[in-house]
Amino acid sequence: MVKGCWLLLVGLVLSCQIPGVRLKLWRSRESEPAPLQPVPQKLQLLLQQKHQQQAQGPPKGAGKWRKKLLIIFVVMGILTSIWLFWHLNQKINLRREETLTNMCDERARMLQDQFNVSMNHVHALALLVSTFHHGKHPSAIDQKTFGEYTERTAFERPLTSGVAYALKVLHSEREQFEKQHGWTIKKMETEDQTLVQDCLTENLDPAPVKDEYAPVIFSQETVSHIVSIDMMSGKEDRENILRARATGKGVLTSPFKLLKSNHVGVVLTFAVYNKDLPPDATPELRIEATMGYLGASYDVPSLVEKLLHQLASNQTIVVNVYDTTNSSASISMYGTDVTDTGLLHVSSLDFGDPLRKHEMHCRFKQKPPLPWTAINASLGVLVITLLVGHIFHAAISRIAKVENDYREMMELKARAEAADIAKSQFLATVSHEIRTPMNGVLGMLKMLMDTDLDAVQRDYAETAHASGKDLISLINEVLDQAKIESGRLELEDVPFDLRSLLDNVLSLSSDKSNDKGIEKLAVYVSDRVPEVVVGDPGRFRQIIINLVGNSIKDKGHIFVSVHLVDEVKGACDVGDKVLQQGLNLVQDMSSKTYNTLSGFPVVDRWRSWENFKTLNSKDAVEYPEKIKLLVTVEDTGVGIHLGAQDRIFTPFVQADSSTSRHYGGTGIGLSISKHL
Ligand code: WA2
Repeated sequence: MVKGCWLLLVGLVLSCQIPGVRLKLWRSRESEPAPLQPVPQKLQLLLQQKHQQQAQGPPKGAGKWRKKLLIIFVVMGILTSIWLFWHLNQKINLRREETLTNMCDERARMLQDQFNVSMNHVHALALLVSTFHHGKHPSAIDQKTFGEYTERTAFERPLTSGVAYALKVLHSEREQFEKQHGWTIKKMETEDQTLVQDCLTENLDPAPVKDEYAPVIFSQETVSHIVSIDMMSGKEDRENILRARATGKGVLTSPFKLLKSNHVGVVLTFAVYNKDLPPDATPELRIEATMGYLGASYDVPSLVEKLLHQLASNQTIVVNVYDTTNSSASISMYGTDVTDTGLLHVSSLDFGDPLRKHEMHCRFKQKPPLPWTAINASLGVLVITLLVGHIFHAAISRIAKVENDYREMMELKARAEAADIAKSQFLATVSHEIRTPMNGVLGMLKMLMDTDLDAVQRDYAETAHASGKDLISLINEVLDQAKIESGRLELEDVPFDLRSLLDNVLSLSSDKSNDKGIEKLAVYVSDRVPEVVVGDPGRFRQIIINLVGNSIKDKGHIFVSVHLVDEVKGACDVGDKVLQQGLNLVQDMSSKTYNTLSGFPVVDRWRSWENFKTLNSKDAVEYPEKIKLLVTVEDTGVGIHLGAQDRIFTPFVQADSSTSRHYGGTGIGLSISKHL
């Protein structure tokens, strides 16, 4: 279940990651043009050129290091994941090994302890025989006594399958011995085990002539089949006997197939001496003093089996016991041969015979389960790494795209601006070039009008002249607009009389306004405005003409007033009567009769001045010789609603498209005024 989930998750992440990478490669190669708003043809051409450049070589930006960092991060994550897996797995294996070590050592110690206890008892038995068989006359032990006693004390010798006592008989004593016991010394039959299986000692051959013999005279019930057999005729037994009597210690055979047993076993032998020998007695002295041999046979397989069964969890491990005396050819004493190369622990066994070496090999029965903890943890790290990497990859691609787009946009912007300036310059040049021939036309028309013309001809000439003048002023406006847009407009700095200039403008406009039904056309200049000011009179005049021209629409009045900004700012104690009157308008509103020039309603001046930034600027402190004038043009038209107020200062647009037809004009004048 968990496994499935993990696989699913990993699969998901991989399937997300790989298409992401592919997609990215695709994009950067194809460089498909992004969907664009319709742009002028020239710009589109520029765009195409740009894309072609891009296709030739994608811009290599600062995004490289980000990608490198991401790769480093992902690689580090993968390495961490691998390391984590290795580390956790190592830990698990270590714990497993420790468990095996503990279990194996425990078993080895138990086996060894029981063997040593058993060995001590066999030793005691040897002393018993020495005391009660050889130490007494007549002997206090016969086969019956030995058999009974050893059977009843068998519990004291764990792991033994039986004990027996063989007498040392020299060839010279053989005849007398055989006569005394009523049987002949038999030869141990080792070649043909089947015969031994259902053996009856009577069927065995008599032992061939030798220097000496070791016929078994007493035996425990369990090994009664070896009574009368010469133990010197068996290879292992003989070696054991010789070593036992020479050393005086308990000695062990290497594992071999015991008589009447299907298993391998070992034989432990103690020599029985006729007197107490000192520990440093020479082998010759010992051989001399030897009376017989007490041996115990250990059926190792069934005994180890018994021992292991006493332990819980004996299902977990497989135990093998080996005799490793000959390190190049160790002999298996217990356990089936396994060639499993899994975890192995070897505990050495000390069975009390320094000449023999034994080992217990332990292995786990089952193969180690998959290390899920390690897999989960490392996969977790891997998945997190890949997910975070994926997110970063997406983010990096996004940033790269945005940066690219930004660069593209900047370039386009620069090109567009350049194109715009080029357009304005073109316009300025063209309008300037048109003015020269137009002036020629106008001059010639003027001269034509000075000649003798009849009424109809004069009318035609005057109309042509007026149209020409209109055209000149339109061209001038276009030229101004172009100059403004290309940033080449320059203002003059000349002294001029503001009052006479305004008088002149107003009187020029009066004819036009009278036609439209304007009753009053007035200008007021505050006393505090100086007689002569320095600035650009032409441009000032242009602005006033445009604003007044825009005001000539309906009945009512047009009122142009000029004040110092300082006057307006100190509105509380206004000295100027006209200004005060204008500011007090609000209070008189309730009486329905408007206290204005024509009696028609006008806007609240104070409210419209409030938003003027220039009123609050601190230029006055820095340039004390500078004055700021506030020129107000007040009219009594239908008004322009708030949303359209900005639009009337945009070239070729008026408050609503119908106004153009209604009142004439292009709106370019107001736009120029605003810029000025
Ligand atoms: N005891 C039991 N079974 C055997 C065997 C043995 N030896 N040898 C072969 N199969 C009486 O060392 C003296 C016992 C030998 C002792």
